[in-house]
Amino acid sequence: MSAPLSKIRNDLGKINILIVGKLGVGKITLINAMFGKELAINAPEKPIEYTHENYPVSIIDTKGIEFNNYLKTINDIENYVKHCQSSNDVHSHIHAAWVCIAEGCSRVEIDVKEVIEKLSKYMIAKNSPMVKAVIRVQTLSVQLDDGYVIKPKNLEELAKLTNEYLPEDLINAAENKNVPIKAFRSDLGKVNIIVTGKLGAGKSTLINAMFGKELAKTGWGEFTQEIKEYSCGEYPVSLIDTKGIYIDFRNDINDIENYVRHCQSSNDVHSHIHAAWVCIEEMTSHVGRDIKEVIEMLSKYMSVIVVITKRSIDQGLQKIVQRECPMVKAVIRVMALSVQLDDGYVVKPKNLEELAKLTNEYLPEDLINVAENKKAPIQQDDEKDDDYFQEDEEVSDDYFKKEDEKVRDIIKQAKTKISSAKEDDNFIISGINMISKILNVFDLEIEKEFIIKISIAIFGDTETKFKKLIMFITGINIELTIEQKKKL
Ligand SMILES: Nc1nc2c(ncn2[C@@H]2O[C@H](COP(=O)(O)OP(=O)(O)OP(=O)(O)O)[C@@H](O)[C@H]2O)c(=O)[nH]1
Ligand SMILES: [Mg+2]
Repeated sequence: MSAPLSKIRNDLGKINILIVGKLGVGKITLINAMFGKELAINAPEKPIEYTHENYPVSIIDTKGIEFNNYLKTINDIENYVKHCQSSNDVHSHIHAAWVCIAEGCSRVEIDVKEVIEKLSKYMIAKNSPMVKAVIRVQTLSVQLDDGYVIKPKNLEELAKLTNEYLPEDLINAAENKNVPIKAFRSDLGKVNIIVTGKLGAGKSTLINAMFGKELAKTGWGEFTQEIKEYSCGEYPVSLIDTKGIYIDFRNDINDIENYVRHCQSSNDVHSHIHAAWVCIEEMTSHVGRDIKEVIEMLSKYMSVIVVITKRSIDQGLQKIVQRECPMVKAVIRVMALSVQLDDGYVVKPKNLEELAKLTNEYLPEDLINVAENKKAPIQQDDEKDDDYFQEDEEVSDDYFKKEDEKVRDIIKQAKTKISSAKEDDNFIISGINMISKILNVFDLEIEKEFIIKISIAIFGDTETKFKKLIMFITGINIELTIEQKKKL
């Protein structure tokens, strides 16, 4: 006869179940009953894993919790779980926990509550109570005085119940499921997207849905408090969750801007933020001042895509955003969660993969250039550059001697940003060098308007490229408005 554990899904690879409970609650008996074999004998001091050749399931027994020392025991269990969950291999994670409580207990004691709370941090999905399910089991056959035999009960049911709560990433990995995050370009190295929007707009839910995994906490009462970067396994994409914009919105936007500015100031293009998603709920009837300001701010640094979240019925918000926020590159309506309506109809997630594909279209040129340069380094260009620096060396003017290493660095970085060895590239580099020297030597304030004017005067229609390069000097992304262009 097959053991109750045979009812655990066997199509997912190895599944690991942790078993915890007070000392003497019956963990060992349960383990043996589930395996249908006397595997466990002694109560362990440290977590111990039991396996069976016929079933791809491990049950990990833990030290029994004693009231007088429960914090230490629970802490040890938590450290063990933390260690397991930190593995990149989903089959090394703990996938579910069985917390055993003896039927005779009239209440859930503080030590059991504590362990449930601790474990839930590592094995729980959003919007659910900490305990997913409660089941009463009878592990042993017991003969009563009158000869009546109480048979084991609900052991197979425990296995089946556990199947329902196995983590999505385990299932995704087994089914090689196409999580939306896979639709991002994977040939550019690390891509970073910042996700912003009003409080409760669905930012964290969107991040989880993209990865197909509950990474960020979501839901009312789970307000995101700080900027946090999420990435998962082999996908070269980080989604950066932010605190929801609320009453003190200017302050919130300021915090986001400081973070963005810090990232964009890095010399490594893979540390920059490459696009922003601004989430607005579908229910919203207009674009508020706060959202307009965050869009405006982010547009200085990167392409902004507005994500209309909690997609339900199209009431024209997409058009309103396009009209009121011309800086926005694209607007897309998404549904991050699957929702069952009252009549049983299930609304499935929508447009998540499309959001990733859309974002691919607006990734910055410098990121793409760096990736493409790596593929085909241009030799002759390096030689030309050396000549160029030598020429520089010969300049004996006192002013130019004062030029510091920073300018050289700027030029070097600028060169790596240029995708191909077009004729005008050296010309642009020379131009940057010239301007930076002038600014440096005369200690001039670097003013946006001034640089725009000079760049257009010198470089004419190569201005877009120049704008990017000039970011290295100024740390600002110069976006010309149509009016500015006309003026010039
Ligand atoms: N039906 C539905 N509900 C959603 C969707 N996205 C988010 N929600 C719900 O909206 C609520 C808030 O979602 P969160 O993802 O926590 O929102 P957030 O923007 O991260 O919130 P803060 O971090 O507090 O700013 C949760 O109850 C979600 O379940 C969606 O696509 N459909
Ligand atoms: Mg959040």
